[in-house]
Amino acid sequence: MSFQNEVIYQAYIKSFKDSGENGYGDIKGVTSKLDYLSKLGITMLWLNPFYPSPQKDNGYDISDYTGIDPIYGTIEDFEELVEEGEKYGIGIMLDLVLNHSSTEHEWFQKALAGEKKYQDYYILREAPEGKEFPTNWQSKFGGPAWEKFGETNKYYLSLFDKTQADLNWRNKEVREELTKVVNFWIGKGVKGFRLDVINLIGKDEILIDSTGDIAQEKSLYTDRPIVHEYLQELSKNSYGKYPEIITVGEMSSTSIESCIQYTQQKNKELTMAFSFHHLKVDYSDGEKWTKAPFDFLELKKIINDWQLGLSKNGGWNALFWNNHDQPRAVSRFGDDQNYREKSATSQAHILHFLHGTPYVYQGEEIGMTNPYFEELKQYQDIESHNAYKLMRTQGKSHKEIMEILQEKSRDNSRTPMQWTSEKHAGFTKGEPWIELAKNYLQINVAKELEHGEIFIYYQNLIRLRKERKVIQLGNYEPILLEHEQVWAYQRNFEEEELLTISNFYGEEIVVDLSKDVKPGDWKYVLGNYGERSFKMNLELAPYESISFIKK
Ligand code: TEU
Repeated sequence: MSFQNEVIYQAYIKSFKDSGENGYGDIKGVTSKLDYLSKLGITMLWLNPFYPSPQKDNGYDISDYTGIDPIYGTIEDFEELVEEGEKYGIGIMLDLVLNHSSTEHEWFQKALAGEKKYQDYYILREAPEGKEFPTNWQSKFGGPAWEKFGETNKYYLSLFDKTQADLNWRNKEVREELTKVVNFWIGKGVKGFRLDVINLIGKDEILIDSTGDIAQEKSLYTDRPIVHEYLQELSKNSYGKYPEIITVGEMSSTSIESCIQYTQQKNKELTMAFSFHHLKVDYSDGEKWTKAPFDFLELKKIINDWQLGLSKNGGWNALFWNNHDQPRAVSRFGDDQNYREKSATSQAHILHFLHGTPYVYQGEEIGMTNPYFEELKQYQDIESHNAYKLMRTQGKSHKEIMEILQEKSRDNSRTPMQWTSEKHAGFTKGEPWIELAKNYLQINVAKELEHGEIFIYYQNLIRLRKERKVIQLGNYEPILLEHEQVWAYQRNFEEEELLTISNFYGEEIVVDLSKDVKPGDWKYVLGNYGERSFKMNLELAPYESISFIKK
């Protein structure tokens, strides 16, 4: 198995499967579903953070890097998961948050208690004369990025929630401690790491004010050249010693150039990277908290630029539509009312035949949708609540904000996995920590396995990736880039050519391929409306995706 053949499934553990009654998904719940995951064909399972945490940011605020939060189980449960996973050929990928720790972490607590050693674990600064904070930076969850450090005249940097304190990677001891954490989990048999916002770890010694422009501000702490050195050092002292271990860096506001560098294998930094530019095509003027239609041409252009940029320069993309920070793509770019199954399979088709490693986010394989919550109290996410307050101060009405949250809140993807038509969709025997989407009676795993189209389609996509070199390794070339309804591209490997054409909308269309596709003996490979023969004037049904192959 090499990394080019992997297909990775993301289980948002808190919402995946509760083996007991506390209303939170847990490790035993995950283990009980390995059989299901193996049917899908995935090779690796990424679990969101399950470490002890005050859960201010759903586990991305870690208070002990080598423990397991009792709500999720025990270390024995985890060992059992790794062992069982091995039997199914499914490696476990952990989510490590090394940019910041919870302020409840022992290190921060000791720092607060006055221990100088631990004060240097964090980024503490005084505010210059006449200024309120050390710099004018904004937190990604709203408000200033600095918080008062206890009773001192210093402030600590927190780029996310104020309970998430940025760690000082300039301090060698911090780097050594974090390396130990990675090695601890490798010792437990972990086969992959997803490294949270890892391109933010390189902060300068002297931090300066931004101009107020958000992009310029991010550049002051994002993708700094030293990040490469830190990653090379971490790799050399931990995962880099084990060629089978896969790493994926989650990259906040990154660039193609940086990601080439992070993921070129010769640099020994990371296997691949997540970038997010393609999931900002429904922001209005770069602002997430707006209701705006998505820009299809921009979406294709971004994916195309990343495909070309990384594949032509020895980089490697992590491919995804969904994750725990994003609304459901089927609701966002598809039609979850009239063409739910076709839009789900169509999106999957486009993604799985691209260059890179596909990720499947829990529920995507059964076409789960946004839950369309109607009340503010149904949202649990700190970011959504902060955004609500902010939008109110900007003068938006409650109704307007609720509509925006229905489209943009991270909780759209965090509702419990819909397993059956039983109470709480079979997710828990207790009360779930967050409400379920009401449609679980119609959309659930049991129903999908009986007569659905989506799960089977994912199985086929995953099987084809494992079988065909052209999907794993082929060059990528775009076609019809300016077409306003169709998404199409080719992949080539040795003598083999793969052509993928997809109607991204609900209206039928006839596509003229004659200018872009060379004639030849094109054979059907897979399509979400079943087999069709190739034609230069190809008719596509609503949300139809189809691929042909030629040798
Ligand atoms: O997310 C990093 C990040 O910058 C975004 O995905 C962010 O959550 C989104 O833009 C907000 O609109 C990672 C984790 O995936 C996320 O769940 C954590 O909250 C965040 O880091 C902090 O650890």
